[in-house]
Parts: sequence; structure tokens; C-alpha cells
Amino acid sequence: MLKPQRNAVRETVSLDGFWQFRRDPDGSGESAGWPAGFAAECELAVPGSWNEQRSDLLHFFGRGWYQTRFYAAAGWAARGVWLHVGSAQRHARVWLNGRPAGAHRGGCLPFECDLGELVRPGAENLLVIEVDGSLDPWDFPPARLQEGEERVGFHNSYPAVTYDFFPFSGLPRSVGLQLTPTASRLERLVVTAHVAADGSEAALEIEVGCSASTGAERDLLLEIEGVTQRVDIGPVSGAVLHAVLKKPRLWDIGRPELYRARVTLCEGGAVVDCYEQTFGVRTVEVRGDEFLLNGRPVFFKGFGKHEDFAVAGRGLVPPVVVRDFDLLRWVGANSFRTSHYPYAEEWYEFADRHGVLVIAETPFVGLNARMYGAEVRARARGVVRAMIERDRHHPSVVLWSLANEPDIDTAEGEAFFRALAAEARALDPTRPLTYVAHREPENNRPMDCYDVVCLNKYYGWYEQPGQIAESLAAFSACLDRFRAAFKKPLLLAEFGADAVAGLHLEPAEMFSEEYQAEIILAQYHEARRRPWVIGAHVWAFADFKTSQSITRVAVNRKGVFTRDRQPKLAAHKLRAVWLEQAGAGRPV
Ligand code: BDP
Repeated sequence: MLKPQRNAVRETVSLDGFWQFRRDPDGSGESAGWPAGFAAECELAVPGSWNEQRSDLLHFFGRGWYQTRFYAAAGWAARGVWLHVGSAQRHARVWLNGRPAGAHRGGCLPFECDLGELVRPGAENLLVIEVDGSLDPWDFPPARLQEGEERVGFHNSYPAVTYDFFPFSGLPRSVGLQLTPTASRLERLVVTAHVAADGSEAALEIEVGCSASTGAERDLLLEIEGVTQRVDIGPVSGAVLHAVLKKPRLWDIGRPELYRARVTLCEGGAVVDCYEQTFGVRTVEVRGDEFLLNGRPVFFKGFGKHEDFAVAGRGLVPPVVVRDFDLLRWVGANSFRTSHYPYAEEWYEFADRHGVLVIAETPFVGLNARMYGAEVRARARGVVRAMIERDRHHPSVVLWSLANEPDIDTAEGEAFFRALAAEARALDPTRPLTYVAHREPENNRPMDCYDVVCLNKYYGWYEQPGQIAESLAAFSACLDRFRAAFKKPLLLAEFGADAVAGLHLEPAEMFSEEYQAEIILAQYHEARRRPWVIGAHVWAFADFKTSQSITRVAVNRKGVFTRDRQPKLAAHKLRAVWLEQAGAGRPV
């Protein structure tokens, strides 16, 4: 699936705006005829989670129906018309003019529906999307604890989910139409660059997928950097093209060199579609104890984040994207992790354009023994496939994280994580793999098939609370245990403490800005003493909304920025360290 784009051949129609909305608490909407239109209860903004837009929706986790109207021009009769939904949290069913158009399960990746046969040209069309925001215990991530199930820290919270962030619902990303001249179109465009050892050239492999054969003779026109080639592919639906870039400009941290590959699909000599894929040329490799970008070692400085902002919830707010990247630059970070799910594509595109590294994560958080059976495993593989397919063209994505803090205590669990690694590696042999561990090495046996050990540890917070100096020894010993067990480079993926902005205590005590700053700096320096530690990501970039519990004061306050993106003391301290290190010529 290609992200919609507007170019010389393709048109897009944005459906973002205010949609009509109605709750369907008992699930009777379909039988009551809502697919053909319903009497609205209120209006909601798309993109946006519904929960914080209206007070009465904060804790609504049922089915919500959205509808909007768009006008289709008469000329649409002959054209390809696809609906693209950036994400529906958590499951969706779609109708156009009362007729079923598609369905999708899972809330963090896009889906599309072919509207070609359903659209009414020269008329107004009614689009209805039912979003099932129920807390599905079998979703990725599992949105509800099962009877008798406990996750340390997350039990006794409301709503009781298996993870530490609010289970926002709704349509958090853009919704729009993609129009192509005919129903034949390009469906896939993957550019892989193989850089010669001496950097003198890059061999490009361009995989092109088209919609099913129409029997017509097809040819593809490939344009990169002003060089054009035409390839006759016959009546088939895919081809692999090759090209060579001489003296490629390498994409790097702070040096966002990008290229564009334009592919035009012709049938019987007539142009039927065109797509432009942005890509970068760079190498990533884990060698010995180092993570190499273009052959040079990288130290990851940055954060785990969330898609989270007041009122919009998980909804995409473009000014927040700009602000977050500006703050990453301000604080001297070079990277972030899309904890704990794939983000809106705009985040990765921005990272590509600004030279920021991304650790791209699956929505596999809160997994435990009950999630490792055959059905879930098959679905999980599908999610990995969809994520890699969606995000593989981003040069900013340098590491796939296949899970956050899974509990792997059974043979089935081990098999699950070994199979997942094999799947990801087969799909994308160009990037290293990790998953984010917690607990102890013996709870993380499958780590031996991953390239980098990512580790979350909260010494001085959940363990040995209030004792920064004392907890440092335990923290160090833990890093060393993981090193001894796996002999791999280690990235400290989460560490930190809650701080209530404005709370100052001397001497530093828990929840004060001083305590947070002190613990982050102490652990950061301790970790950096180890040559095999390849990065430190503070948890978290900004405060973010969670379920309610006695351990969360309205939001998780481990952000070094507040939820409205203002720095706490820790952000200033990190800035001093990170900018000084950059100045001293240490690896960035
Ligand atoms: C870690 C989780 C993260 C939480 C964090 C915390 O990976 O999602 O928000 O703990 O407790 O275990 O703040």
C-alpha cells in the first residue's frame, strides 16, 4: 500500500475536518441502518482521538460511528478511487453510500478500501466508518487485562490496560481519497540501495508492484536524478528494476540527503499511474560492539516518545511534530523510538528530512504468555509485515524494535520471538533488529537472535526508590549482567523518573525536578563508561496521558518536557551534556 500523494497523475482529496459522530454502546447501529446514514449526536475532528475532544467521551470505549459527505465529479466514473485511513483505533468497518467497502483490524497502521465500484460520480457520496474502540484483550497491544491477569504497575488502574498509556480511540490520522486515472495502478515501490565498499556508487534495486494484470502490455518509466529508463514488463503485475547512482550523497545524522525515484506505469502506451518515492542512501550495520552508520559509530542520544498531546489525544497535530523535532534539536538529541507502536507516517518523513534516527517499534507491548498461540502469532507476523512494508523506505529508520517489555516465560513465548525475528530479517535484511527487554537476561532467551540489546531499567524509581547513589551500583551490575549474557551492544532504551514540573526540593527527593535530573544524569554517565553501550534514550520525551491509578498524577510525568512541551530541569541538564559532547567531537 502506498501513502496517497498528489503528482502530475494522481490526485488526493482530503477528508480531514469535522465528521458527524454517534456512540453505539450496544452495537445495534448496523441493524438500525446506520451504514446508510445516521442522526448524529455531535461533531468530532478528524484526525483526533475522540476521548479528550468532549468530556462525555473520555471513558467511552465502545463503538463510535463517523460519517462525512464528499462530492464526486462526473469524471470519477472511469477512475480509480481509493479511501485511505491512516489509522482507526482500534477496529473499523467502512460503508460508502450504504454498501460495505472494507474492514480493518488493529489500530496503528493504515488501510485502504477500493471505492471504484461504489462511488456515485456526479453526486454527493456518504462515507460511514464504524470505529470499534472497545478494549480488546487480543489486540496489539492487548487493550484490556484478562480476568485474573496482572501486569506489575498496571493493575488496579482505570481503564485496566496492559500498558502504561491511555487507550485512545477514534480516527487519529488523516483520512482521504486517492484518485488515479484508471483502476490500474502502482501498489508498491521499494527502493533498496547497496552502497559499494568504497562509497563510489550505490546499486539501486527498485521493486515495483502494480494492480492485477489487465492483460494489457505494460511498461515502466523510471526516473532518478534526471536519468530515465523505460522497461517493458509485459502484462504482469510486478518487476524489479535496477539503476546505479554514481558518487551517492549519503544520508546521515543532521545531513538529510534525499533522493526521489519516480515510476510511471503505462498500459498500451498510455500513462495510467505515477508515484514518487523518497529514499536515502546510507548503510547501517552492527559490527562487534558498535552500531555503524555509513561506517562510523553512532551513540544514540534521545528518548522514547508517544503520540500524545492534550485534546488531540493520539491525533496527529502537525505543529506538535514541528515542535518535537525542534526540541530534539534544542536538547541535542539525535534519535527517538516510536514507543510503543508505529506512528503516523509524517513522523518518519520529518525525521528523513531533518536527519534524525528512528527506532521503529511494533505495537507489541504488554504481551505475555496468553498472547503466544498460533492465531495471535499469525496476526503478529502480519503486523510486522505491514509495518516494515509501510516504513522501509525511510532512511531515518535504522533499527526495528519488535516489542517492548514482553514477558517471555514459556517455550511458546520463546518460539514467538524467534519466529518474529526470522520474519523481520527475511523481509528486511538491511536493518538490525532488537526488542526492548526488561527483567533479567534469563527472561530474555530469544535475545540471542537479535542484533542489539535494548533494555528498560528504573533503578532509583521502581527499585530502590529515593536512593540515587545506592541504586547506581545495582543499575551498573544489571547492565553488566546483560552484557555478560548476550555479548552484544546495548542501548539503554528507558530510564528516568517522574517529575512534577515546578516541584523543587533540595536535597532532591522523588517527584522533584532535581531528583529526575540527578538520576538521569547519574545513570547516563554510568552507562556511557561502557564502550559497548551504544545509546541512552531517556523515558520519556514528554509527559503523556495514561489510565488513572494511584501511581499516575493525571499523566505519566517521566517526560523531560511537559505535555505542552516546556523543559523541566532534566532537559536543561541533558542539553548541556549532549551539546558539549557534540562539540567535543564524540560520535554523534
Ligand atoms: C516502562 C514501560 C513504559 C512506561 C514506563 C513507566 O516500557 O511504557 O511508561 O515503564 O513506568 O516499563 O513510566
